[in-house]
Amino acid sequence: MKLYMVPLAPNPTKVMLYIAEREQLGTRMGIEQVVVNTVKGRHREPEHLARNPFGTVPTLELDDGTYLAESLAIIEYLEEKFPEDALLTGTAEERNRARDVERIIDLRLAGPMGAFGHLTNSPLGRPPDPEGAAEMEEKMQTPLDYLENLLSDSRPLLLGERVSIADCTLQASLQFVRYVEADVFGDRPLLRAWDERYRARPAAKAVLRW
Ligand SMILES: N[C@@H](CCC(=O)N[C@@H](CS)C(=O)NCC(=O)O)C(=O)O
Repeated sequence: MKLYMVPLAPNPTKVMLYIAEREQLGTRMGIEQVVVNTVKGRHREPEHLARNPFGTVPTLELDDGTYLAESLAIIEYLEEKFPEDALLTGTAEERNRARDVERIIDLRLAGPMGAFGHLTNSPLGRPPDPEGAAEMEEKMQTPLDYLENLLSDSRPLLLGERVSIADCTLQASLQFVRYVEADVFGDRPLLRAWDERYRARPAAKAVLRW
């Protein structure tokens, strides 16, 4: 299998963190990672559009030559393909609580975080827009409070002792925020401590560059 990705971009990074976490647990997936340079516009060239008509990364090429184009579908495919030590384990309640938190992060936080980064200090050279950035910051407050509250029972990671897909998705967006030299935590010490703890994990050290 091949994972078409680009470092720094949140959606590929969440899959890369997931794969690295599974490798730390002993699963060898044998996935080759291939960079599609989005800064140079390679994701919009025919070669990548033939893999994924939406021109996005990540894209996973399966062994049968077909592709998956959505980061969560890629993760869930790998969970099913390599079920031993899968991250989504436990009871139906435990598995779907992890999915719930991951979806909340992806659907309520990742978008405003990415937009905030581009409106503040865009790596693509877009002009800063303080008003737009403030709007995005406002949108982040409820999901950030939700995560701070989740951590209030002293759990080390978002779903407890064991790493989850929610940790991967949140950290992937936070790397982008660090890259643009912003800080979105505000007065949320538990989230800040989680961030430090997560970044000290071997999987995070192997994947994160910022
Ligand atoms: N829903 C998709 C979103 C993928 C996505 O938008 N990826 C971004 C990088 S984080 C991308 O490829 N952007 C380039 C573009 O849309 O032109 C997923 O979860 O994989």
